[in-house]
Amino acid sequence: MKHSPKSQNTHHIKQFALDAGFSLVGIAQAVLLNDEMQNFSEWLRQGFHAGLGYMERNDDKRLDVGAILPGTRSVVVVAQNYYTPHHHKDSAHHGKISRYAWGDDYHDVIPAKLERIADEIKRLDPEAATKVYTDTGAILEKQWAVRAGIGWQGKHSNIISREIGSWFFIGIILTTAEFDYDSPMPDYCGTCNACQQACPTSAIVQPYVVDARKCLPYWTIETKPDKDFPPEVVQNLDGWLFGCDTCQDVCPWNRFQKESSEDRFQPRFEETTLNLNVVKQMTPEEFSTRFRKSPLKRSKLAGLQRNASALDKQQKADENDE
Ligand code: B12
Ligand code: SF4
Ligand code: SF4
Repeated sequence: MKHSPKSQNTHHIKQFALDAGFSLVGIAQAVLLNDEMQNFSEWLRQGFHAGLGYMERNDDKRLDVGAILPGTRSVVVVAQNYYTPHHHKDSAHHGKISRYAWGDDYHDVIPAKLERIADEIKRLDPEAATKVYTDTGAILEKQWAVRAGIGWQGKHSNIISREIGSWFFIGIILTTAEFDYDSPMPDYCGTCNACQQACPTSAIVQPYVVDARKCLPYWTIETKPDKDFPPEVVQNLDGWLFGCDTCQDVCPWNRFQKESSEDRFQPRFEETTLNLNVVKQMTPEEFSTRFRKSPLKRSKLAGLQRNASALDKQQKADENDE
């Protein structure tokens, strides 16, 4: 940035990100993530990535963002709050949708907002290159969020901010432009381990480490529709039809949640749960109309129906036991 001091540009870009509707913004220097990658390799070695084959590839990019965008100097990290003041209605024969999936798909909402910030960086420095990400590449987004001072990694492995809790998505802008850098956020979990105790499937196998083979979002969102759930997953679905929020629901830091300014994250059709019979009988046409631009389209109709059948069976078994 030739004509204005680095600190002025840093302040300007951060304010621009806040004006674009992000709740938090921080900037980390693009260094090699050596320590983080040691933990990551151990996670892979233990098989905690389940069937997420893409996690086995592109280690070079996770270690070094310069392998994605040559010459990257800065990693700009933003938090997109998705909290809305609604709850799951406690109704029989319904399945709970995870909070992040109540509104429109963040993969459709966030990139355009990130591109606006990237354009502003390029306006300040016409020689700068940029690349934006949100859950779309081989980037350790949570680790960059910690380094950029957005929050710390909670024992449930999600990033928590002291100001807004953990109901936010992470957005990343890699850039060759240089800024002033933030300090990493210290850990404020202390002696609490409410998330580990509350997890219905004991997927938090040790503090900060989640085994995806046990984690409900892996089964209900990421597995192919023809993959049946193992019995220990079916027995512990705990009412979840799509995703799971239990570890974040119990986190004391989520008392600091604030309502999102992004209307597209308000619950579509005011739904936070779905009637299991409606899901089981849904036609492909109904599914594509109702879940167009929704995160639920990821599981496909057959996947959502597999989830609904497993949950229905479990709810009926529980009723018979009572
Ligand atoms: C793979 C993935 C999943 C997998 C695996 C989960 C996981 N914990 O990795 C599954 C499908 C299960 C999943 C579920 C969810 N996900 Co997800 N997921 C990802 C993805 C694509 C990669 C994450 C990754 O790299 N995992 C690899 C592991 C090894 O990383 P890690 O969990 O951070 O593990 C580190 C720690 O274990 C650490 N460690 C080990 N020992 C110790 C000790 C100490 C003291 C410390 C501090 C750390 C530490 O070392 C590891 C590596 O550094 C990211 C997007 C991205 N590209 O980053 C989104 C992402 C992490 N997911 C996100 C969300 C919202 C979710 C869900 C909440 C969705 C839902 N409600 O259903 C759940 C949360 C489940 C949970 N408790 O983690 C958000 C999290 C936002 C936030 N505030 O943190 C992300 C960042 C997407 C985004 N752009 O917003 N997800
Ligand atoms: S998302 Fe659910 S299953 Fe996964 S770690 Fe959190 S509480 Fe456990
Ligand atoms: S529930 Fe407690 S241990 Fe878990 S992430 Fe929140 S503060 Fe940390």
